Amino acid sequence: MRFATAATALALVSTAFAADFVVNVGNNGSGNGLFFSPNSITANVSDTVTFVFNTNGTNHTVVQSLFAKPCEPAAGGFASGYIPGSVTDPKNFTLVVGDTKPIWFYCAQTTRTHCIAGMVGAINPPASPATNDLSAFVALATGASSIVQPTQLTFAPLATATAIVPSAASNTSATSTSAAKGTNAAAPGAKGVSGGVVAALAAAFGVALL
Ligand SMILES: *[C@@H]1O[C@H](CO)[C@@H](O)[C@H](O)[C@H]1NC(C)=O
Ligand SMILES: *[C@@H]1O[C@H](CO)[C@@H](O)[C@H](O)[C@H]1NC(C)=O
Ligand SMILES: *[C@@H]1O[C@H](CO)[C@@H](O)[C@H](O)[C@H]1NC(C)=O
Ligand SMILES: *[C@@H]1O[C@H](CO)[C@@H](O)[C@H](O)[C@H]1NC(C)=O
Ligand SMILES: *[C@@H]1O[C@H](CO)[C@@H](O)[C@H](O)[C@H]1NC(C)=O
Ligand SMILES: *[C@@H]1O[C@H](CO)[C@@H](O)[C@H](O)[C@H]1NC(C)=O
Ligand SMILES: [Cu+2]
Repeated sequence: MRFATAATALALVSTAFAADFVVNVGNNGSGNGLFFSPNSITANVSDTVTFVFNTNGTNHTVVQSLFAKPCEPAAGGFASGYIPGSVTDPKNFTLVVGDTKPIWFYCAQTTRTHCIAGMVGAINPPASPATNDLSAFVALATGASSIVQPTQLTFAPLATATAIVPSAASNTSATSTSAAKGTNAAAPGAKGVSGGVVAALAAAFGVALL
């Protein structure tokens, strides 16, 4: 009982310090463009990143990829599914950040090849200059020859994001080094939300108890 009370208090303290970062999808708050703004976020474990789909009807996604393959879904990564932006009623896709390693993402829309147009970004990219910094990732994206679709095509509002690092043995297909994974492979809606809330609480407890 005493432990439960202390743990609850710690979780509340931890939650109080969790930050939310807003990323506009396809504009910088209004209009239509082929970019995420900002395209680089520095976040802590249990912080959230809210992608706001607020364009005037243009249809985007946010999909996790690997540094070396910017326009291909990373196995086990998150994907928002497609959603046309709305000026008056924008949908949000919220990521709970599960670790502080680089998390790379792109828009998979093939109409006007958004990823190849540079519609990519990162959470916690390595500091510049580095061979694997954000500008190197953008250069790989704009040099890509095709955009690979994720399996998640239907909009799902919430997921957990952890870095995915290719192993030396299987560098062509992504291999996860983290246990906690996105929850949006299943149907969107209440189930995904409650799973995400559990993940957020677990992350908050994990931080508080460290
Ligand atoms: C987006 O707007 C913010 C402030 O509203 C500004 O600081 C930032 O430079 C803008 N980014 C782009 C890509 O226009
Ligand atoms: C991350 O957490 C540390 C320690 O709690 C804090 O000093 C820092 O400002 C946080 N960074 C961000 C981007 O919130
Ligand atoms: C959105 O686009 C439509 C045309 O497709 C235009 O009539 C309308 O004014 C635009 N709304 C805003 C807020 O830009
Ligand atoms: C959004 O784009 C995707 C991929 O091109 C397409 O499958 C989907 O039908 C589009 N949705 C709407 C509402 O236009
Ligand atoms: C979406 O996120 C933005 C930015 O945090 C927030 O202002 C807005 O209320 C959110 N919308 C919904 C429907 O939750
Ligand atoms: C995987 O391949 C990329 C280039 O395709 C390379 O930069 C990276 O170091 C490789 N990773 C490992 C673990 O071998
Ligand atoms: Cu897009």
